[in-house]
Amino acid sequence: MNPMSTTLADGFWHWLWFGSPAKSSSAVARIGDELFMYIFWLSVAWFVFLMGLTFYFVVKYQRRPGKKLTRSPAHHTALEIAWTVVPTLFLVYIFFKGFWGYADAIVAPANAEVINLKAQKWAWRMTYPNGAESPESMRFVYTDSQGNQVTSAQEAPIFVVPAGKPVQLRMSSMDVIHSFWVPDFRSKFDIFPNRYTSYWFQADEPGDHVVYCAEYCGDLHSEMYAIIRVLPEPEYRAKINSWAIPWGDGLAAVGKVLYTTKGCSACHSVDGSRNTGPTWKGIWGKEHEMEGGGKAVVDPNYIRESILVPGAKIVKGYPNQMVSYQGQLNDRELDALIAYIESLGDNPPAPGAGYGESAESN
Ligand code: HEC
Ligand SMILES: [Cu+2]
Repeated sequence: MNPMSTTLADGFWHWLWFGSPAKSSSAVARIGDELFMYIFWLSVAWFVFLMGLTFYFVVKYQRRPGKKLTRSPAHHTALEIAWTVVPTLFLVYIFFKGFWGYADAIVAPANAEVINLKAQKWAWRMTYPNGAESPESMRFVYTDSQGNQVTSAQEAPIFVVPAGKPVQLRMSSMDVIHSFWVPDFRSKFDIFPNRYTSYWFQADEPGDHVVYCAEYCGDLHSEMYAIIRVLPEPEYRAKINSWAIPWGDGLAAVGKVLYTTKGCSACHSVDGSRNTGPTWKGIWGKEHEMEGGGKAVVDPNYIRESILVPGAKIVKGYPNQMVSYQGQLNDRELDALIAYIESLGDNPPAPGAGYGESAESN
């Protein structure tokens, strides 16, 4: 907090409402905070003025014994024009500031780094211009409403962005409406299925910022978070190059990366624990019971079908919560995920085994 407050978006009162200054230098972040504080002080000033007048009039025109009652004047043109025009000027200023801020938020600068953002229940995925996605994640610590330091319940994927450069997000959803929200950047924008929306920010200082979903989108809505890590541009480039898919390392290794980057980790564990979906640990080659009575063996065809047409066979005891990845994963990526699930098996069979028809008894 700067005691030598220079703008409205600064000083004690700004700190009281916002905690810290906006960490984005996009116009919407600057204009948003200033406009909020402007409206706040305007409201305070009018409140004091109007309440002061009210008390003054109450005392001055109080009915007293012996005081003659007079009829109040019906009109005072100058006064009426003044109390219409003066507040209107304040409102016109708010409208134009807000309108400019909004227009600026929607239209990203031409030199922006364009990053694709996909939202799905309940994960974020960023795809960089070179096709890379982030395989890194972390648990972060936040302060809850009682003031305790709490560690986040889920791993948050770490997305890197370059410092000092505008970043434009091209956003769409795989399922329901989500809302991308980074309080530090003062940016919030809805994300829809079958439609792109765009938003931009510019973070000048390296550091971490938490992303939330501001739209109620189901069970784990409140745990749908991510970290935006601002890095100096050369480090950012090196990072996304190192994240480019390592096909040279073998299919299972690629599958392990896709498990995080494609959001499977939001619902499937690989350590045996139950989540929204079944764990992948030790399922390879096993016979699973399905809702409605049938059985299926976890082999490549079954896994492929589970990913592309999840509703075709529902694992007993689980909801039909998985969305189709049709069009989201190419054949190589499906192969890689299958190889990864195979590598998590208790007793992975020799390569080539189990590639026949799914054994079904329904
Ligand atoms: C929104 C949560 C969710 C996400 C994200 C998700 N799944 Fe699922 N998945 C489920 C649920 C719930 C089931 C069990 C019901 C069913 O069979 O559809 C399931 C079942 C499966 C099965 C069958 C497992 C078994 O034990 O028979 C496979 C394989 C699978 N998912 C693969 C994937 C892959 C690969 C991804 C990422 C590309 C993924 N899932 C992402 C929720 C999810
Ligand atoms: Cu959401």
